[in-house]
Amino acid sequence: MSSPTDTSGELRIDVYLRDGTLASLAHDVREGLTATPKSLPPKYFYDSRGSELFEQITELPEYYPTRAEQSILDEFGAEIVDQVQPEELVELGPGSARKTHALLDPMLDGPGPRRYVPIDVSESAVAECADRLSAEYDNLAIHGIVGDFERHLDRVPRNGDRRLIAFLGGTIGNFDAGERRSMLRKVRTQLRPDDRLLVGTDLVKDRERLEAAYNDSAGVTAAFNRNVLNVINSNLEADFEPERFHHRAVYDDEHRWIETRLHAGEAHTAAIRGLDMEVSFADGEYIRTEISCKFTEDSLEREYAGAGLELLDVYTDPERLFALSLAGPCDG
Ligand code: AVJ
Repeated sequence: MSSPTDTSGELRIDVYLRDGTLASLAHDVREGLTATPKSLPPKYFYDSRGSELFEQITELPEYYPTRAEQSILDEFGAEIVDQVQPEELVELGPGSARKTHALLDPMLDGPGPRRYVPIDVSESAVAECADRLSAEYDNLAIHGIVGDFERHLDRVPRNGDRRLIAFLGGTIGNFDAGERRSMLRKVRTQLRPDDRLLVGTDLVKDRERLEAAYNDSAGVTAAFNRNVLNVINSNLEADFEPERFHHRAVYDDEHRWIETRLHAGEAHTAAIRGLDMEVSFADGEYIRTEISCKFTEDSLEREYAGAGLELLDVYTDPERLFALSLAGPCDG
């Protein structure tokens, strides 16, 4: 089901997702909204409006992770590339791929050709970043994959090149412990002894700072959160009224995660015609729309160990807000 849009060699995009997305949205919405408490997977935030809102979030004064990660990449990107010597960069969920330059620039300092493989569920994100980067870099072959990196990681064609897999932005924090472990194990199967994995994670810190980052005063995160209901409305013929729900994000210090919710402002029922079902809400009842886990160096080490990976290095910003961790396969 792959359909390369350009097979000329230097720029190629394979699409594995088009038909699958609607089926998985239908399945996940039915499961999530019939569960107690109700929940929805965060990956459906990112339609074009949601991706736009997320870009706005990254510029909010309260939302520090993107700036902190960028500063770490600016400071240590060349050092990481120097240490790993990658010939190929596989990026999981690059979104706009604005941060990727800090790795691609030093990679392309050397002689040989290099390859960049962005994998994202958003076809427009893959197409835009592929176009932009192919115009910017001469010596870079780009092979975009429109897919779900939980399912399509093994579709990245393997050649002999040394590989760096980058999973930036703290997205791994949107998975629960079981999902993280299976994700990391899957990544592990794609790593040869000299290949490396680079992961961005938000770090545990005081509640005020964490909660402010997910409850911004301009209300952009609230709009981003409610937008998931628009995604369901347009794809599954549903009649959710986003303005009937209140955004709330709270830090759960037992689980060390920010839990983001949509609370019904009053008791009401919504219909999802595409699923032939109705969903009733009690006054104040919530849908959990995202968890965003926060880590420590110790917890990162345990995460990796549980997936057959070894933590090799941790890079952080001066305030220790965010971390980039470098891991390789355990040889044992
Ligand atoms: C950057 C996708 C990991 O958990 O911080 C931002 C998304 N959600 N504000 C995060 C997000 C609410 C986010 N990721």
